[in-house]
Amino acid sequence: MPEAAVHVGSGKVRELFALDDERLLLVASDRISTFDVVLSTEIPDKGRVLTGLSAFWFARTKHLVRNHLVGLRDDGRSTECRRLGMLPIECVVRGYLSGSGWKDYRATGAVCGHALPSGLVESAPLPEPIFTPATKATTGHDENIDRERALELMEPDLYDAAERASLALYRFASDHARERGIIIADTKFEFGVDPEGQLILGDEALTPDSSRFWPADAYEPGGPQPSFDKQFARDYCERIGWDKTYPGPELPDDVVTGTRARYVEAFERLTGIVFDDYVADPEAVLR
Ligand code: Q0Z
Repeated sequence: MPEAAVHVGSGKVRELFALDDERLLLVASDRISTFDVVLSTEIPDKGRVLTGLSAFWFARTKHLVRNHLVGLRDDGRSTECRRLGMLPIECVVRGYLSGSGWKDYRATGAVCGHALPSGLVESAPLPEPIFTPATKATTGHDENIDRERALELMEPDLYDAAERASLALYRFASDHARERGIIIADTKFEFGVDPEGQLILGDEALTPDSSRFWPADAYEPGGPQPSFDKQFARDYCERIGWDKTYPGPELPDDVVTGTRARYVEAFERLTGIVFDDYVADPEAVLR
């Protein structure tokens, strides 16, 4: 008989369970965070959208790098995965100048040791995608670091392999998404190593929670861009004058419905699969 799943970790919107010594269960909830606060109102099916999208990318990028996916559960929001030894850095790739990348560029002209051309505006496309690793903060925000700082935490061969894999994954996914009207401005990967020391892509990958997704038809460099998925919720939070401290506001039904529709739209555009078909059979994203 299978052992009960043991809870081993909580993220803001996800839970992690151990199934046995080699396997974990990653469960994506329907919780949403805006301005770094988890709201009390859930977005129905958000966990399924993120789980399905992540599995879609895992299935389509196996030729670039191995990944931790073992299987999807029938609920569509739980992923069985191989238990890895995780690397001590977040592997971020940026194709556009936003968030902490824009902040660092404005202050220093560089991001994580990458000197950039002068005169770039907020949200500008970069001459080429850059690898901008960050430390894993236990509280507060991750800190951007350069290669030298990262090599105080890990082996150069593993760092170089993670950088190469991250850039290849970003190029593949951003090209795919751009053809479907979505700009992936940046994204964060988490890698681990298996017992043989091989690099394996883990966690969630190329979802709207681990990336900035922008609608291509509204793209206008020179300021912040609307988020493909969270903009309704953010606009509502701004409109009512919430001070962005805990607890956040409850979301009204029309904001919930609009936000859910954007998550489903991102899923359907990127996977080419009707969301209801995924709900009926989650393995549809793996074929
Ligand atoms: C992922 C996280 C979550 C809290 C550890 N395949 C793996 N092997 C070992 N560890 C992990 C993975 Cl994915 C791992 N996280 C992030 C996810 C709740 C933390 F759902 N932490």
